[in-house]
Amino acid sequence: MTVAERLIVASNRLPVVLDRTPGEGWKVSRGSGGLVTALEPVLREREGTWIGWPGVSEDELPEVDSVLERESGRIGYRVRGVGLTPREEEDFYLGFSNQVIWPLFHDFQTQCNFDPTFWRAYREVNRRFAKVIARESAPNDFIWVQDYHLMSVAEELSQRPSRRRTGFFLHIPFPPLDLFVKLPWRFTLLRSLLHYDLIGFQTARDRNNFIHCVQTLAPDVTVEGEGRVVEVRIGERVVRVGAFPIAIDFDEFADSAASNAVSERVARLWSEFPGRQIILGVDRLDYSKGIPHKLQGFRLALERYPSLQEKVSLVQLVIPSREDIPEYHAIRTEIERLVGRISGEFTRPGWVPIHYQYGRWDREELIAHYRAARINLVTSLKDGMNLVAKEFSAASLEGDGVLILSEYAGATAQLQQDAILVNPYDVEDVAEAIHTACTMPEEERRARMGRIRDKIRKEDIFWWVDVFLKAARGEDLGEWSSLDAYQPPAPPGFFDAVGTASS
Ligand code: ADQ
Repeated sequence: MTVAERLIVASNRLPVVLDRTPGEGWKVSRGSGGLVTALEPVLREREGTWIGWPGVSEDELPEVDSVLERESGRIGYRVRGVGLTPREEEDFYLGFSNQVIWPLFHDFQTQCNFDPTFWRAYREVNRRFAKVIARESAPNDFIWVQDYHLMSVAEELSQRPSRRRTGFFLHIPFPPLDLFVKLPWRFTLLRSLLHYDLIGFQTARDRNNFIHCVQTLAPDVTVEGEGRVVEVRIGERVVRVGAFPIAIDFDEFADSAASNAVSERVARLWSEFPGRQIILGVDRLDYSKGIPHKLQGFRLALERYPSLQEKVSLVQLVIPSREDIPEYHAIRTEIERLVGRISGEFTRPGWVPIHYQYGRWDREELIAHYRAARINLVTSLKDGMNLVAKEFSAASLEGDGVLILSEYAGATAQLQQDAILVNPYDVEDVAEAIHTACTMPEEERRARMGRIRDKIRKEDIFWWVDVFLKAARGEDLGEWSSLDAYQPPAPPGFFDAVGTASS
C-alpha cells in the first residue's frame, strides 16, 4: 500500500457517541476501547475515515452529519454516519446480528431466532453501508470492515462499478461446520465473506472452522498454503485467510494502573477487604460469558475449602448489555438468584462472599479493581478473545496476580501455559482452580504473571493493527513468539477439539 492509499474503517458503531440533550442539541462523546486507540493514529496518518452507525435514525442523519463533520476536524480523521430506521435497529441489530449470528457463532443454536425478516434487514443494512463506503472512498483505498454485523459489505461493494480492496476482521468465534450449516442462509453468507480480500479471525481454531466450511460448502474453491495466512482461490481471485489475536494497549493500562489516582483507589480497596484476596469477574451481561458457572464454581470452592471462607471475596461486575433481548433478562435473573443464594448461605458478620454490581465502572475504577485483585476469574462458555483477561494482566503491577481462564476463550491460545485453565461446565474444575489460585506460592504467581505480561506487552494492539495491514499487503508477518512457543498441557489434539488451538 503506498502512502497515498487511505484507510477506511467500517464498524457497526462509530468511535464517537452522539446523544441529544433536550434544548441543548447533540452532545458528542468519544468511544473508548483498544480498537479506537489503535486505529486512530493510523487513520490520522492515512487521511482515514471511520464509517458506522451513530445511533440515530435515517431522518436524523442530515442533522447529525454536520455534527460529525465538526467532530472530524477535531479528532483528525473523518467520521461518517450510516442511519438505521427503528425497524432496522430491531431486525438488523437486535435481530439478525444478536439473535442469529451471535448465538450461533457462540454455540448457542437453541437461542437462535432464524426469522427471515432479520436476514432481509441484514442484507439491506449491509448494502447501505456499502453505498456509504463507496461514496466516501476512492478505488485505491483499503477498506477494513469490523465484525459480524457487516459480513456482506464486500459482496455489496463488488456489485458497484469500481472495485475496492477489502479486509474483514471477525471479533467473535467462527463456528464449526456442524453449527454453521444450521444457518438457513449458510451458502449465501459464506460466499459473501469470500468477496473480502483478507479475512482475519481471532484464533487458528476459528480460521480452521471457516476453511472447513469453505471446503465443504464451496467445493469449487481451493485452499493453498499453510501457516498463519492461507490462500483461498476462487477462479482468478485469491482470498487470504489468517488468525490475528486481538490485543490491548498494554502501556496505557499499565501506566493508568500506576497513576496516583488509581494507586489511591487501590489502597482504599485493599483496606476495604482487609486480609482478603479479591477474586475479580468483569463481564458484559451475556449468556456466552458463563457467569452462573462462575458463581457455582465459587460456591463449591467455599463449601469444599472452608479455609477460603472470610479469606476471599468475589467482586463481580456485570455490565448491562442488549437489554431489549428477552434471553438477557433471563440470564440476569439467574445470576441474581445465584448471588442471593450464595450470600444467604455463607455471609457472616464482617464478611460478604460476593460483591455483585450490575452497572458500569468508570475507567479509573475498572483499572483500580484490576490492580487490586489477586485473581481474575474468566469462565466464558465461548469467547472470541476476552480482553478483560489481558487488561487485568497489564494492570497487575504487583506482578503476582493469577489468571483463571476458560478453555473456550480465544485468549487461551496465547496464555494457556501460564493461566490456570478451566472447563467452565465442570463446576469441580472451577472450584479446584480457585483453590489452586488462592494457595499458589508467590514465586510461581510472579513467574506466571511475568510471562503473561511479556507476551501481551509484545503483542499489543499496535502490533495487531500492523500485522493485519501487512497481511493485507501480502507482506511477511515475522515471528509470532507467543503463538509458536506453546506446548499444550493436554493430550495432542485436545485444544483443536475444544477450539483454542494455537496454530
Ligand atoms: P466483549 O464480548 O465485549 O467483546 P471483552 O473482550 O471481554 O468482551 O471486552 C469487554 C470490554 O469492555 C473490555 O475492553 C473492558 O475494558 C470494557 N469495559 C469494561 N467495563 C466497562 C465499562 N464500564 N464501560 C465500557 N466498557 C467497559 C467482543 C468479543 C470478545 C473480544 C472483543 C474484542 O466478544 O471475545 O475479545 O470483542 O475483539
